[in-house]
This record gives sequence, C-alpha cells and structure tokens, in this order.
Amino acid sequence: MKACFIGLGYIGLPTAIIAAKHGVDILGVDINPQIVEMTNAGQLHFIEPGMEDMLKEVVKNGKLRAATKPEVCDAYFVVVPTPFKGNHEPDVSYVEAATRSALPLLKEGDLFVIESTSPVGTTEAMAAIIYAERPELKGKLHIAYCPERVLPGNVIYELVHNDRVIGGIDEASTDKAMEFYAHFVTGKLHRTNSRTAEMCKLTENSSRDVQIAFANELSMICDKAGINVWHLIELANKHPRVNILQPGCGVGGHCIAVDPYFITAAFPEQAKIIAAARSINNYKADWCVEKVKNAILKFELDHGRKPVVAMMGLAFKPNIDDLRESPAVKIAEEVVADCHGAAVLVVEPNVAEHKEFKLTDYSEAYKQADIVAMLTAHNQFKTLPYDESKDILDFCGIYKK
Ligand code: SAJ
Repeated sequence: MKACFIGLGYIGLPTAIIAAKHGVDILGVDINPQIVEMTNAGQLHFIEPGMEDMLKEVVKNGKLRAATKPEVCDAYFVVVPTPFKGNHEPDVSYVEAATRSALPLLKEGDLFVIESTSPVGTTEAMAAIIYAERPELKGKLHIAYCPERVLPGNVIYELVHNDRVIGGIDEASTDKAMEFYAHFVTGKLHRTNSRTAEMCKLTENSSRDVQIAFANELSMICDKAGINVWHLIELANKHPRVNILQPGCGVGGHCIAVDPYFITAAFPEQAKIIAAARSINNYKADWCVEKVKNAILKFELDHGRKPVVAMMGLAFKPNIDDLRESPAVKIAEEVVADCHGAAVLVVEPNVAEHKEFKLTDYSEAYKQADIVAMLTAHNQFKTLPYDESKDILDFCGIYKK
C-alpha cells in the first residue's frame, strides 16, 4: 500500500514516519521545498524526542520519500494547518488546497482522510468538492475524518498508544480508514460519522480550555482573597471527584487557544461556556501584565529608583522551545513596551536567539532582578532558590508550596 501525507508539520511528518516504520510506503508532500529537502536528508525540521532517528531509518530503507507535489497513491491524508481569520472564523483554505492537489490523482477504491482540525461539516464539504470535479468516482471513494490527538513532546508514544476516533462519510469509508490506522495504532479505534469525529476533536481541546479557565479564574479570585491558589487546588483535588488543572499566565499553543473558536464561530448562541473560557484565558495574560506594571510602580515609590525586572520564560508551556501563540511572549512585549523606565531582562533558556528580545541567562537575570515574573514553569527555574528580598510574581507555580 502506498500512502500520501499532505502536510509535513508537527503532526503530518511524525504520522508519516510511524506509518512508514510499520511497512506502509509513504510519499510525504509539503509546499515548502526546504522541508522536503530536509526530510529527504533525514533531518527533522522541528524538535521532537526520538523522532529524527526514526526519520533517518525510514528514509534510508526507502519507505519514506518527500516531494512538493502529490503522486498517485492508494490513500491520501490531509494534515495541514487550519488557522483562524481576523474575526476568529476558521480558515479551511489549506485543507481545500490540499484536497484539490490530490483530486486529479484519485481512483476507484482510494482512501481520502482529513486529520487537520476542522469545523463541523468540512469532510462532507471536501467530499462535495471532489465529487463535483470527479463525478465518475461518486460512491467509489472512501472519505473519512480522523483527528490527531498527540501531545507535542510525547508524539512517538501517543501516536501509537492513543485511542483514535474515526468517522467516515459512510460505513464503508469508516471501515477502510479503520483498516489503515490498524497498521500502527495499538490504542482502540472508535467508529463514528465524520461530523461527530470533527466535533470530537473540537470538544477535547475546548474541554481542556474550559478547565484551565476555571483554574485561571480561581487564581484571580484567590489573589484578591489572599489565598495561595496552588495550595487550594491541591486540597480541593483531594476530593475523589474533583480534578482542577493548574493556572498559568494564559493559554497558548496552536491547538487549545484556537480550536474552541471553531465552535463559537459556528454556534455563537449556544457556545456560552466555551466563549467565556476563551475570554478568561485571554484576559489572564492582560491581568499578568497589569500585575507586573503595578509592581514596577510600587517598587519605584518604595525605593526611589527604577527596578530591574526579569521576565522568566517565553515558551507556551514548560520545557519546550515552541513560542507560537504564547501568552508569555505577549506579556513580555507589553511590559517591555510600557515599563516606566525599568530595565527589563527577558529569559528563555530553551531558545538561543529571539528576533525581538535580547535574551539573558536565567540565573543571571534572577540574580540581578528586583521583580521576577515567572511566566513559564521550565525545570531550570525550579532550581532557583526562593529569594524573599525580591518581589516574585509566580504566575505559573514555580514555588507552589
Ligand atoms: N495549561 C495550563 N494549565 C494546565 C495545563 C495546560 O495553563 O493545567 C496551558 C499550557 O501552559 C499551554 C496551554 O495550556 O499554554 C496548552 O497546553 P497543553 O499541554 O494543554 O496542550 P497542547 O496545546 O500542547 O496540546 C493539546 C492536547 N489536547 C488536550 O490535551 C485535550 C493534545 O492532546 C492535542 O493533540 C493538541 O492540543 C492538538 O494538536 O490539538
């Protein structure tokens, strides 16, 4: 069997590599020639533990090859980004472009799967585009939606072990897609229809966003009430049916901070909690900015000089180098732009250079700072002893107890 993966990003490339490792002949397709070149040279274009060795192996044994255009295969997988437009409306133009690139190559019996996070109804809409252009294939293709679920940083394990939800536009399509994923998934494969599978992905990430919003709301209430939120959550979680997540400086990344909008854009009247969670998590970053600015003003009043401020961490979550949609970056930008003349040191130990900020070593910044804003709970920061002479704004629970 020969399969074509369209989109060699954080999800498409690892899935293609794992499928190749399990015996499927893979053509990986990306419009970016640099990614194609790197992939064919066995070089991973992003950081993911263990993945590059596996890529080298499947390139070397001829199981995986990359190109800028699709070729005739037996199965096609669309794994391209679905960003949102200015008004938070989902942008499915990449999914449509990928679908159109495969369209002329499709033949009877082929499997066509969308993995990209997509608004409800996208798979049916792509099927309609395909059948409008290739009416002779109507009812002869297998078209399905199967969302990815892996956590960046743990991709090799999760791609194989996580359960998958598979929804075809008809029963035969679901069967055919289930057959494909059985090549490499040892988790359970759950069958449904394409609309439910699309909504399931959006539901998973919205659920996490809502739960994080609850923790963030609690953190702002506790700040007013003079209660340590970390300790409070630990105690509440001793209840057998309570499991509160951790507050932070907001929600970042390209999944949880994005996917809920695909529901709120389509169902604005019904999606009340989901919309509220988005605004609470967005507001949490603004709240952190205000906290830092107020600390700067207070320091100046108390000490009669401008403080040194350390902004600790830019990544959107701990121990990674990914800065996309990161609330920490937004907070650092806003503090630097309006810091009342304070010296602001920006720290991100997992990144060598940043286009906007001059980065400072984390222990050096901590040593020099009068005010420390903990933005990302990197392991390195947990090694810094709590210094009571500094004003430490611990937004991410470095010093929980
Ligand atoms: N966060 C908190 N408090 C928490 C947990 C997370 O503030 O208790 C923040 C993080 O700091 C980060 C954001 O949430 O800013 C998102 O991080 P994450 O680790 O929750 O998730 P992602 O975005 O790396 O990956 C998610 C995962 N979805 C779920 O856990 C439901 C992953 O399984 C999905 O495959 C991925 O989105 C995706 O691609 O959709």
